[in-house]
Amino acid sequence: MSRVVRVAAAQMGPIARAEGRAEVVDRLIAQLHKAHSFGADLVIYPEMALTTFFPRWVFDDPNEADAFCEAAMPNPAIQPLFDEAARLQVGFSLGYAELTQEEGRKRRFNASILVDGTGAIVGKYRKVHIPGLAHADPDGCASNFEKRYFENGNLGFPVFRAFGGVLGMCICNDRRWPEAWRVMGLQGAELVMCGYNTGATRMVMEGNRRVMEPAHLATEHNLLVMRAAAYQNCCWVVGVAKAGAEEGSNFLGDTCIIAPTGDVVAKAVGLGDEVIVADCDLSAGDYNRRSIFNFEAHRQLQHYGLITAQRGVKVPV
Ligand code: CDT
Repeated sequence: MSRVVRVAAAQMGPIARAEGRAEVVDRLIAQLHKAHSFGADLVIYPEMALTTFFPRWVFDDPNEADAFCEAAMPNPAIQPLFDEAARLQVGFSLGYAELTQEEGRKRRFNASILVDGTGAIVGKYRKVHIPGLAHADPDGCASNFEKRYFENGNLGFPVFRAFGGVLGMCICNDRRWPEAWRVMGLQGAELVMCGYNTGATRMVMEGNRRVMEPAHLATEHNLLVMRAAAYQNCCWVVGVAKAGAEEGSNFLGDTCIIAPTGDVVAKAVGLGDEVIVADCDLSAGDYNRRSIFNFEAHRQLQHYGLITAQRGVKVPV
């Protein structure tokens, strides 16, 4: 049986602070229509796709962040996207800032959901690796203050049976950490979606001097981590950017779809709203899964005194 899923990566250009949910949802629906016209089964949107990337700011009162968060998913503002996607029988993955009441207190998470072709939410992920600072940076280098607003995700790295395969999600900074991918790989992930808001340049301290990191590295590292993850875990990787000049930040584009071989099979060319598509055969990683990356045969962590987890099975040593 063919397990080819036609996947659309829906890169977004900048979202201004003044842009309301209705305007953004209109943009998302326009991308959904384009993806549908390409015959896509699944559309993947970036991290925090409903608002501007607010953690670039240090609000005196962190509760100001609530205005950028969704207290329910879907909610009346987002429902038109769910309705149109279900009408077209196209699934989607959407990143958003989540506001929730759990354990008797208000909590915020940087989240993403997976929605099937009927409009049902079949998976949810909360970003584990929250980057940046919780307070203003005395050096003036930092451009990410997510730690001020978000808790670390508490759902682990789950995978979901959907679209005829095993799918997982991670969010932006998570992609730089191999264990995020490997935990999903161990559960048999065949396609992993990763939305991001990543600066095109980065300031760092060199001694007591503020310097710009070499400009090519943002693109280089973005591709490096996702291509390696795809290859080492025998899965498709779909990296989807919020790109371009947004409220003083210059975000990287480079939205891409990467095969389990590590090859980039589709890539965005601009820094605006752009839809790219690839046919992702979910069985394409099987030959490596049975040979060079046969975890059960070759991943012998018992020699380090660690627990060897096989695909979906925990094996005590
Ligand atoms: N959004 C996000 O996670 N951005 C991070 C910035 C890291 S630098 C503090 C990223 O990994 O791209």
